[in-house]
Amino acid sequence: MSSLTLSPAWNALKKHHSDASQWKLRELFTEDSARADRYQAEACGLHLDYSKNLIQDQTLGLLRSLMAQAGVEAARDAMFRGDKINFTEKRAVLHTALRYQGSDPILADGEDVMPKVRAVLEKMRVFCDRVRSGAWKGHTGKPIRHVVNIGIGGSDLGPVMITEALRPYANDASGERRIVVYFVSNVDGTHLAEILREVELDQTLFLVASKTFTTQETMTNAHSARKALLQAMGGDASAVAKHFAALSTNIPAVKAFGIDPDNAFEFWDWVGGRYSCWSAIGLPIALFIGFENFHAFLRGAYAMDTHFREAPSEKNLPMILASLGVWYTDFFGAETHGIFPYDQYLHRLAAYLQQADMESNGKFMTRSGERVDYPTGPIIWGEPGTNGQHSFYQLIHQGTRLISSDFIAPMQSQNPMGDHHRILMANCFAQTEALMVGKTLAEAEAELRQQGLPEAEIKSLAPYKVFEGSRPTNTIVMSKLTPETLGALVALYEHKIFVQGVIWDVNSYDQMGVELGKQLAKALLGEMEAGEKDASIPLKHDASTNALLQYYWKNRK
Ligand code: G6Q
Repeated sequence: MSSLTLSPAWNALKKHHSDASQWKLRELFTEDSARADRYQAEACGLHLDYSKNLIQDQTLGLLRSLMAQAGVEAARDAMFRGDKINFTEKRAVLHTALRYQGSDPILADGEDVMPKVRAVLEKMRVFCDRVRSGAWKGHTGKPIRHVVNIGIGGSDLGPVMITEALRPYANDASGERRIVVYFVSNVDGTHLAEILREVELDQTLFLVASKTFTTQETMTNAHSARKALLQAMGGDASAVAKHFAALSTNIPAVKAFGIDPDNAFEFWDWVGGRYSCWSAIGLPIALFIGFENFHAFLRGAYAMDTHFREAPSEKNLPMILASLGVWYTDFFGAETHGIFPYDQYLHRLAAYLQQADMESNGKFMTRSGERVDYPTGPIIWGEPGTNGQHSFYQLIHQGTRLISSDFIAPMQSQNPMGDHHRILMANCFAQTEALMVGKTLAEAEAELRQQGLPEAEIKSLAPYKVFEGSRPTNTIVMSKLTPETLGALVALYEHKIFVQGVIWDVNSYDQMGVELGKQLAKALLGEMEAGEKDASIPLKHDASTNALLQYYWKNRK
């Protein structure tokens, strides 16, 4: 047994769960009408209603004991202090330094990182202003209109999600959107080819976004993009300096690629890929929405950092969300957690959080080197509402699995249009209510009776119309989705993931599973190439992989 499952707080929760598993959420609301007032918290422009969860005061007390026992506050302080909490990679975890607005030094390896953080931000500001104002000219003297970010994983998902979320902020004072951003991530040539069809190369800036500057997909796409540019520029290599910039920790590799070091925006190994949208990796965001808006996004995250460090656990948004997640994952056996933003601009939020959460807490080894004997990170998934309602919500309402979820909604639309926003919000609130309340057999029968159905049919049909309810949800609302509130929202989830990692005793900051993928494909690539030239090479794999290789060789043309 692990020390976590042997611990007093865990066992108290286990015992408490045998009661909690009998609770009906609608009864909890009837018995205690004040729970909606009690189970809410607010910070940084975000309001969290967590009353529609399978909790009572005792549950929250026990979850707080679990966090105290796990040493969440000490671990949090160690992260902010720059301790090497990513112990497998011997690195500090300091994405919070990238958005720090105070004046204290922040040390990594004994060095204050803030001067270099601020220097890169200033370089980004100057570059953004030049590109957005049209002062930066391409090789043929034309200003930049298209920005193509080439990156994958952490060097793609954040910028994609955030530029989509903040599209209303991309217009300049005259209401014109000068810069259009595109993202190429997949090594499938189709991704780059389709974007090359959209852009005019003499007005295009490619950003090669790669922490390591060795990732196969990104380097393959970057080399192909450079080839396309040079072809369009009559082979003049000096065009690269006007049309390529790099976002990386590996400046020697950037130079070796041929990118002018003046166009290199650096970050550091204490920034994890999936936590890097606040760093130079955020350059496509800043180019799209302007540096001032990007800075507001950083400030929103800093406000959440301060809240996370200072708010007591009963009011601390990341701690509340994290402990509720542990409650469902480890005691109710929930395997997934849904993310349902009722805002079309947040349509990539679930994909972004999928990486942030699953790559961080999808781990089975504890920090002390044992295998866990409890479930860790859940499967994260979701789509924006109301679209999801017309597909998978069926399973949440009437399926056999318990699914917890977050509903996220701004009260103001960025595009007021007739009744649209009222309808959107009505759907959001109606869903969380229905998931909580459910519908009993008696209620289903009464409804059918009102419709005038014969009694025999009512009896046979009603069971299919029963909703058990008690499906737990959090509702996170804000007045408007702005750079600040989005920054706070992203930081909220980062810290939620951190707290869960501490409770589960895993290293949330390495990613051996992702690195495995990087090694595997490289090894097979050489063999595939050799086999194309010589069909008689000996096959070294299992029978299934060998057969797939043969199928590829036979059908590739
Ligand atoms: C993120 C992961 C991973 C990484 C990509 C791209 O935390 O480590 O998604 O961001 O593999 O890596 P590079 O930025 O080094 O190209």
